Parts: sequence; C-alpha cells; structure tokens
Amino acid sequence: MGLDRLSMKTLQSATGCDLPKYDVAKVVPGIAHLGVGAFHRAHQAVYVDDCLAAGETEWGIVGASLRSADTRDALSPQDGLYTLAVQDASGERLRVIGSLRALLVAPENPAALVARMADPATRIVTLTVTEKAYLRNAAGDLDLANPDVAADITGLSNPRTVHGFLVAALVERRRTGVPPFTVLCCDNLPSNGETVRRLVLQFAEAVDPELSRYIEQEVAFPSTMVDRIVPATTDEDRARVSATIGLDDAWPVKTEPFMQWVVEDRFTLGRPAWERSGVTMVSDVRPFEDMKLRLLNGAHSGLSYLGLLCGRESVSEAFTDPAIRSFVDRLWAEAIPTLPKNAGLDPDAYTAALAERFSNPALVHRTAQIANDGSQKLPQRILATARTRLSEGGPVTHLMLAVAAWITCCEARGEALPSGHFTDPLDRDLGAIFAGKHSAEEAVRRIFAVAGFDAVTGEAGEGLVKTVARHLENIRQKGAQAAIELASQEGVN
Ligand code: CS2
Repeated sequence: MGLDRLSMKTLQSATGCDLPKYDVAKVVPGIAHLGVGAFHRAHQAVYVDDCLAAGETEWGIVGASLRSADTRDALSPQDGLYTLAVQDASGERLRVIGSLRALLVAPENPAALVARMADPATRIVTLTVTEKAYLRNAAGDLDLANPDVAADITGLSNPRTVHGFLVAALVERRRTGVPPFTVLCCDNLPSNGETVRRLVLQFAEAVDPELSRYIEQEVAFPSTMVDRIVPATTDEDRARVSATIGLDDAWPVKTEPFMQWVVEDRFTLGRPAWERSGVTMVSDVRPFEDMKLRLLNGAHSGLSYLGLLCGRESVSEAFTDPAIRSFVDRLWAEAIPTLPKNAGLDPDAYTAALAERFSNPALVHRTAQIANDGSQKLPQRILATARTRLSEGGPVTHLMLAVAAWITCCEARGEALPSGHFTDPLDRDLGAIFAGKHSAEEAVRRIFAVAGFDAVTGEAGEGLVKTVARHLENIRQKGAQAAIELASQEGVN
C-alpha cells in the first residue's frame, strides 16, 4: 500500500524525524529566494527554520526556480515541507523543514515572481542560482550579448535573468514607494555581494542610467560565505527517507552535519536574528570566503577531476586514494600562503576539518556532480589563488594540475568518460577547440582565452598556460596517476 504524502495535514503522523517546533500555518514570508535547489534547502532554509522556531515568524521563505518546475512540482503538494537527512558515520538524522512557505516557477509566470519580490512584506531577496546564472563574459562583466540579458534590457515586464528579476522588482518598489529589499547572494563567487552589485548596476545602466544611480545609492548587497556539502538526492534517498518517516516525501535533501554561514551585516529592512542560530555576522566576509573557495572548493574541484580520471566516483572514494590525498595536501600547501594574514584564520584547523568532511563515509557526493561548470568555478577556486601565489614567488604546480585535469575530463567525455557525464556552459567552445587537434599548449591557450581565465591571471597567464600544458601532456602520455606523481616530485616550496 502506498504511503500518504507528506503535507501539513499528515505532518503530525511522521515518525523517526524531528518536526517543525512552530506553527507552520502562522509563518509569514519575509524572504524571496531565487534558486530553490538542494543547497538552499539544506542550508539557508535550515537557518531560517531555526529562527522560526525561536519565534521570528515573519521570516518565512518564498522559493522560486528560475528554470525548471521540478522542485515546485515535488514540494507544492507537500505544502513546501520536506525532510532534511543529515548523514555521518553514526547514521542518519531526519528533520522536517517548514520554512519554505510557497514555491514559484519563474518562467511560468515571471510577473508573479516580480510581484512577490516587490511586495512590502519581502525584505530580503536571497540567491543561489549557481555561478553560470550571473551571465558574465570572458572579462567578468555582464554579458550584454547574451540573448536573455538583451531581451530583459529591452523589455523588463517578463524577465528571464536574475538581473532582470532584481531590477524589475526594484523598479516596481520604487514606483509604489516601497523601500528596496536587501540582495543577499549565497553563491560561491568571490566577493559575491559586490560581484552581483556590479552586474546589476551594469544591467540597470543599460536600461536607464538614472535607475543605476538609484540602485547604487539605495540597495545593499552584503557579501556572504556559505558552506554545507549537499549531494544530489537519489531515488534511493527518496525511498529510504519516505520509509522511515512513514510518509511519501518526493524530494528530501541529504547533507553533512557541518554547516557554516558568514554574512556581512548590512541589511536595510532588517533581518532575522541569524546569529542566534549559529550564523557569523561580520563587517567583511572576504577572509572567510577566500579560505573557503580556495581550500574547500579548490580541493573539491581538483580531487573531482583527478578522481574522475582515476575512476573514483565519489569524493570520499577519491579522497582516500593515497595519490589523490597527497595531491590535495600539496594543493592546500600552495593555497594556504595566499590567504589573508592577520585575519584570524586558522587554515590548519580548517584543512583538518575538511579532511574529516571529505572522508564522510555516509555521504555519497559524486565527483561528476562537482565537475559541472568548471569554467565558471576554476577562476575563483584555483586561478585567483595561482595569481597571488605567483606574485609571492611560490610554485603553482598542483593548482595547475587541477586545471589540466579539468581540461582532460572535458575532452574525455564520450570516450573514457560517458558523454554528458557533466556539463559546462562552454561546452560548445570547448568542443570546437578539442576538434582542432591542437598541441597541448595551443589548446590550453585557447581555452584560457575563451573561458576568461586570462582576465583572472593577468600577466602571469603565459607562464600558467605553459605549466598547464606540461601537466596535460603528462596526463595524455602517462595517465593521471603518473601525472600526480610527477607533480609531487616538483615539491611545493
Ligand atoms: C562543490 C560545492 O559542487 C561543487 O562545486 O564544490 O557545491 C560545495 O559542496 C559547497 O560549496 C560546499 O559548501
């Protein structure tokens, strides 16, 4: 017999899980969130759930998907409720989250999302739309040639892009005399608030320069550092969680025990008392962000690409491979000296904790999932680190091996790796470069140009191209294991 669906009506009959410690029906939405994927549901929505439990009932979330209807289709019949599964060696702990109070699908009704964002009750707009949704060109500026950007600039009434939605809603608030919301970017971008602000201003400037000045003066874009490892949910997870709670949950999320959120405290219309639920409120998030992007995400990308080349399917499997583990240690040794000094960071404790997290035997985090969108991730995870490291005269061997492994993985799809194993917004350009059968150096040079890596590496670019090309040759001629071994012989000092 089939299970009843998880919903407000059935919630109290759930078993083997914690339930919301507040009256979900009484929650009022105060946050509009764009990009209501698994990460958001295992991170911000949990912090907000804690605030709701503490009595701050005016901070519920309206979650919008900018593309697919999947999350809305799964969660609307559940009244937005879903199960969070926290996994480690000791097992799995389940908790039903109630902070997501409504779900929208932007392409179905863009005006409804703009109206929600423009509603005076909405005081913060948060974003986890992934790196590629910011539609930056190779120079890192807003890609005005992108058809969606161009369409939004000429007609703001039915936006498609994240910039279009933010600007359309800010215009509407201004028109109706409602002060602007705070824009809180929660994506893994460098200085993410400042980056989104710059892109939004470029967008607004193209619509109307006066609008751009208004946003510049009136809208706050605090930066944040977000951290929690959230692998994609599988059908097995759905079945296991549903069986435990005794109700059918179409889309639970799974994650690790660790969670961290560091937020710059600049909110023009108030905010939840997040500090009470473990959020670190600061005036400058950059040191935390550099440490996270360069040590966690940099290692994640490097070990995933090398892991894929060595047949390792998950992060924990890759990380326990001695060759890859030693690669990660050496990558960390290259990256740690680039972190801000005197900022109170403790990189040794941080990497020790990362080693534990990457080894989590219960959490199956697929290397192919992390491999997605490398062209959008490597600039802030690896290349910015290399630029700083070179300016200080240190080697960048293992950082550049990560880039060579990315290129090899991209090229190997359809051959050593399944086609479509992961995707990248630059796939078409990359495919054309691979089809050209260039020398390793020429291929790397072209990839650096098309991916905008040149813009990040600046004068160091030519040297980096040569180092990546050398690793690429090693991988092509001798295989990934041998390339790791050869890199390790170069040392880190
Ligand atoms: C990962 C991140 O998929 C990826 O690229 O590196 O999603 C990572 O798991 C999170 O940033 C952890 O906070």
